[in-house]
Amino acid sequence: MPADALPFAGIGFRRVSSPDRILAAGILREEARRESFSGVGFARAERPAGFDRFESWIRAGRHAGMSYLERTRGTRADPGRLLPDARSVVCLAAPHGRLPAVASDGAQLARYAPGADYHGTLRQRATRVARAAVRRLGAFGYRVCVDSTPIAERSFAAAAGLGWIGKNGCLIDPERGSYLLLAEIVTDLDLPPDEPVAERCGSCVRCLEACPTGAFLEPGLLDASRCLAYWTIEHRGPIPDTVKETIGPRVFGCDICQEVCPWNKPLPFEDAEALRSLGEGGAKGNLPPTRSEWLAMGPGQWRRRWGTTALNRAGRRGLQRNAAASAGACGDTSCLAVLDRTAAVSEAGLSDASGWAKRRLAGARRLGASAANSERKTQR
Ligand code: B12
Ligand code: SF4
Ligand code: SF4
Repeated sequence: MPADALPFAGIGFRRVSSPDRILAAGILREEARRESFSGVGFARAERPAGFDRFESWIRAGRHAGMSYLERTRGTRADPGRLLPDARSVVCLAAPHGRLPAVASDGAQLARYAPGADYHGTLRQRATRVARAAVRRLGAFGYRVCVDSTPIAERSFAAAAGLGWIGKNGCLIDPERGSYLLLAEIVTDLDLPPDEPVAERCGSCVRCLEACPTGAFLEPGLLDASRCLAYWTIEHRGPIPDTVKETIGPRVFGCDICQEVCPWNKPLPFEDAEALRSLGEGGAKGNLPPTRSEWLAMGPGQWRRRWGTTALNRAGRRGLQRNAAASAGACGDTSCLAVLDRTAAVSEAGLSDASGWAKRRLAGARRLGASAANSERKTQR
């Protein structure tokens, strides 16, 4: 049976011979470049440096409602639980769109979000890398991981020399910055590990100061219960009022702690070309919906345009909840009519945010009207 026709998706054949590790490394690098990964490096399949930070983060309850992180803590630093006899982790990085995804009313999506969902596209690209390597090297065991697989992606990527972990917690490639998405191929091949890259934040603290919610407890470590990316992507149900007040124009994810980072310069030409050829250059000329358009969006339109993007993680009702909160926070009175409708839906997060926004907007209108009245009186 050819290696391409494997019975289990993502899990390759057991290795039958031990190819030369330098040759194997060269072939994997070549195939990763062919699939337009901008970074490829190798780490040992063992607990990566810095993982104790994850343990103490969970112990301190900084993971908010993401109980899956706690449940899978044992696996995240132990690739042997994902693939028996794992010896190496091939770490891959791919740049995502860099153009701000901002609607005409200012509503924003995280830059990575408008393109095709990376969970699928990166998995396909990484799987093609592994399959091509199997064809050239002979059968070996592998498992492809992207995001939702319980593996500490940033820590392994740092161990594999793809960049350093910045004070904003993100992996930063010295040439490309942090607008990257990560994937891994855990394998039973014995690959020569790469050297980690030295930390280059220096005395800069821009990201720590720019975070609108003060989410960083210390450099590199955040309190997820204060992070807008957590509330707008991961959280289900009503968003607390104190958080709604800070949401600003962000309807999905947040890039602020990366936007201010001096390492996020324009992409090298060849990467920008590769992004364009993959159809992931960003939202230029194709503005995302405004808050009122999100709020009015029906299931058909959602499925056609957004159902195949990473926004699917929050779902249509989740995006509408965020848009309602953003309307209230930004004083967007153009949403008042549609908020009347969304306040009545049976989804708790959406009805709560819509009711909150309506009250705020009505209050703002009253204040505006009485200010205008007293101005008229003074002029008389
Ligand atoms: C849960 C999660 C979140 C949570 C929590 C984020 C967090 N900082 O912990 C929320 C929902 C808030 C979130 C937000 C975002 N996320 Co997220 N998220 C994840 C996920 C699924 C797990 C991360 C995790 O375990 N967090 C717990 C912390 C404690 O662990 P950690 O982030 O791995 O951090 C480790 C390292 O930082 C290391 N470390 C820290 N300092 C140092 C120093 C040294 C010297 C060393 C060696 C190690 C080290 O120790 C930590 C423990 O191992 C990963 C995918 C994955 N499987 O890993 C994606 C991932 C981390 N997210 C990603 C992205 C893109 C984002 C956002 C940018 C999305 C957005 N635009 O809104 C934001 C960025 C927010 C931020 N500043 O971190 C990318 C990161 C890409 C990159 N360049 O780093 C990942 C890898 C997904 C992917 N496949 O590409 N995310
Ligand atoms: S993603 Fe936004 S809210 Fe979260 S830590 Fe960064 S700046 Fe703060
Ligand atoms: S903004 Fe400054 S401190 Fe923060 S990650 Fe970038 S270089 Fe490091």
